[in-house]
Amino acid sequence: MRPIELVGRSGAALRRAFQAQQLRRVAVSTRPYSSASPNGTLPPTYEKLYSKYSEVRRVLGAQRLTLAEKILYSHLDNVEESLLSNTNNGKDIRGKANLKLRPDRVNMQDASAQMALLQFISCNVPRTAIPASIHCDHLIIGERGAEEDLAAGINTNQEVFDFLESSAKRYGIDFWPPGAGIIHQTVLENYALPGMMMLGTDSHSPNAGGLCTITIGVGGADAVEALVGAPWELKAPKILGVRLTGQLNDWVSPKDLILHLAGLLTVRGGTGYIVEYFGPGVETLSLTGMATVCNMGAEIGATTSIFPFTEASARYLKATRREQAAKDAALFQTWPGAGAAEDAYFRFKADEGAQYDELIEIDLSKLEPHLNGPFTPDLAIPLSKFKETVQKEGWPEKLSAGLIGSCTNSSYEDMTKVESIVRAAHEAGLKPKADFYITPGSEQIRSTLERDGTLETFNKAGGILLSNACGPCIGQWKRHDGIEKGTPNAILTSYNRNFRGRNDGNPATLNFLASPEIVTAMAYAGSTTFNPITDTITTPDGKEFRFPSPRGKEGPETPFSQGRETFRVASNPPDPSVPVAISPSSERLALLEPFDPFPAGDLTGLRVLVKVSGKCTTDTISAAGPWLKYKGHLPNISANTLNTAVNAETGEVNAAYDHPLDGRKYTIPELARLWKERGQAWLVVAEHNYGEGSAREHAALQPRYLGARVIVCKSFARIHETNLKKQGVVPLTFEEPDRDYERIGAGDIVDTIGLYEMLQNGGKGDVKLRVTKHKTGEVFEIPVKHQVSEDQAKFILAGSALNLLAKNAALN
Ligand code: MIC
Ligand code: SF4
Repeated sequence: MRPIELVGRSGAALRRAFQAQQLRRVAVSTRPYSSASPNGTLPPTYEKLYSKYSEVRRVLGAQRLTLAEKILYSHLDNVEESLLSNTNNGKDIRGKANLKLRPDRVNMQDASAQMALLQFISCNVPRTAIPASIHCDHLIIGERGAEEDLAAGINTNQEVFDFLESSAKRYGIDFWPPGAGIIHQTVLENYALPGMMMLGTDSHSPNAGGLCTITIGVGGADAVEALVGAPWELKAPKILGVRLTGQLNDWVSPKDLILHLAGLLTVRGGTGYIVEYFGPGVETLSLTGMATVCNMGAEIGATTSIFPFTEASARYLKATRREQAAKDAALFQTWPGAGAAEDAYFRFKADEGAQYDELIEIDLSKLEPHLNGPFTPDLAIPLSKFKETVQKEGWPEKLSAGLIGSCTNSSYEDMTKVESIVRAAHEAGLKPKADFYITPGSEQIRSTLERDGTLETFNKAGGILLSNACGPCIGQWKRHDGIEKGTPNAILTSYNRNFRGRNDGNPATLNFLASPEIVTAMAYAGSTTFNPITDTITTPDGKEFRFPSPRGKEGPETPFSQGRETFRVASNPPDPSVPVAISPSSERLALLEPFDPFPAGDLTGLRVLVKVSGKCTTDTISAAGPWLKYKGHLPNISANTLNTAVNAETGEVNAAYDHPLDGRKYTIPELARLWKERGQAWLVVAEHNYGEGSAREHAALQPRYLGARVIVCKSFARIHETNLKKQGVVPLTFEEPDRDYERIGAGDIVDTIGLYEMLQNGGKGDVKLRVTKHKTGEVFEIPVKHQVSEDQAKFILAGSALNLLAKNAALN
């Protein structure tokens, strides 16, 4: 049903808006938009965008806007209210305004879609208010190769796929079956369009920013808001400008740009920001290269990332058989016709003179290849320093496996670059010494690479082609190389994440992130100390082989092959006669029970379940791998809650003590369940960037289900903080992080002061925690901060966003 379609239609509404506008407070107010008749008509999506944009200009006048602001503000539900409330009359929007947005569509992957749909179903509405799609990608294992793995994946997950497909049919959602591809690749190829705004229930959704689309990773509850037609709220992000100059050298790829940036900014550096790229260097990048950079904006915590629309973007639209979209984008940028004031045009780039809150300049010609890791994506090590770092740190020198592809790096350009070096190595008689896996991002990519002979080259090299799915990237990797759990070993991947235990469930596996060509060349050497630019490999006939510089093609010479016929945009109207398939005895799917509303008063007698130290990502709070199978069953998946968290007081992993009772030791989820049974509400104390990583709302749902009411930490990751509020858990941060984190510990009793009042006042007011030490009885207060908006206060009071949405949907 209803994808964002670019079909011609009269521009009547647009013209009406266009004629009606009156510029306020603006230099250009003396130069109203041209009334010259526009050449051609706009497709409806651009018509809508233009009409909103005209409102933005009416409200903000000649204020210089960045590209991200133009697109974002042109998706506001109520432009004037959002931009002028609490913003010093529109002068301080960023970081202050609460934007109520109307995204154009929602994309969901199979792991997160289950919970999103279960919540959507609770709202009892007949169809989605905006177009949406479901992509079956996360549940497919990577083990023996594409065909076998796909068949096995379908078999083991049939029940879940049936649920997703039946829900898609019932509510009119596009359904992409297993094998069709990874969400972000499929979205880039089919749905992303310059100027549009999408939500995706996955943190790497900003991938589509490579094609000038504002796409924000969210939890399922946020997606449901948009799906039922409620405006979606976001604190106006600040804008971090990255000005690119120069051009990438041989062996350096767009991946290295984001790996380098991650090193500069760290995993928290982008929090609260949209990263906007601009400058002459942008024109030198391929579209898919820009998508890689935006994809990994998640690794620096950015709200999203975006590039301007360039000639490469237009070429990509054509290669993916969307020539009309390229023409529409060009037409839109010349709208409303000759003679209009410059600000009347919506150009897919920042206004001349637009200001950024922060600015970073990067000369692409000075970049080096990077390898980031282990265990965190921001530990950036330039290739030239990698050997000495490996030796200094005592990391394994043997490389066990090289894995390329995934949603981040499986473009035609990436794969043909790799092909060029694989061919050269093959001609020299070499084979990769490490296991070499390839994950295409979509069927379109896979079948095009097959058609153009690239896969044959990989096959001859002994590469193992995995299915078009997440596989090893999400922990669905069954290794057969004899490496036991606990054995230190090094792998290189062209993926985006490398948290401990992420890929194979082995906490001793060191994953370094690099470009596909660096991963491949080092896989041939089977060594982490090999530098493909300077070093050689001895061939079977005793010669010294040096890799040539990788050479790829930006896109195929003829448009992409579409592959299997069933893998296409299939938009059907909703069919209410289709029942949603959930068996009442299922271990994998369970309808949701609503959470209790917030009590009428402050929270009293909460107890600290565990005080966590160090990194606590969403993988730590709700692990993936084998647990993925319970994504649709909240009680079952809750048994993994915080099961890799480090207890700050004992240094143990997954240990919690039943204070003040007998102090008996349990696993964290066991104790949480015990406290749930006892009716003991609890809180967690943690350090910085709590909930870093993914959009996984299970990391909020599970603690809530088990009885968490508050998380108090030094700082939060954006998506997770919102997810907590949506599920009725109150996220608080220490006003004095270093002092107060030390003062509170497991078993301590906590009462909130001012929380209820703050919630009732729509997020206004101060909150404190009264702590009673369980060992000494000492009592003291800790000042805390919160970021609760008016709407979020309502969610928390209702018990969850879903409770409120379901109530509102019932009233409508
Ligand atoms: C990831 O890359 O971590 C995931 C798995 O795609 C997650 C989504 C999830 O946990 O469901 C993400 O990035 O949001
Ligand atoms: Fe899938 Fe990995 Fe991409 Fe997440 S990052 S969508 S798990 S391929």
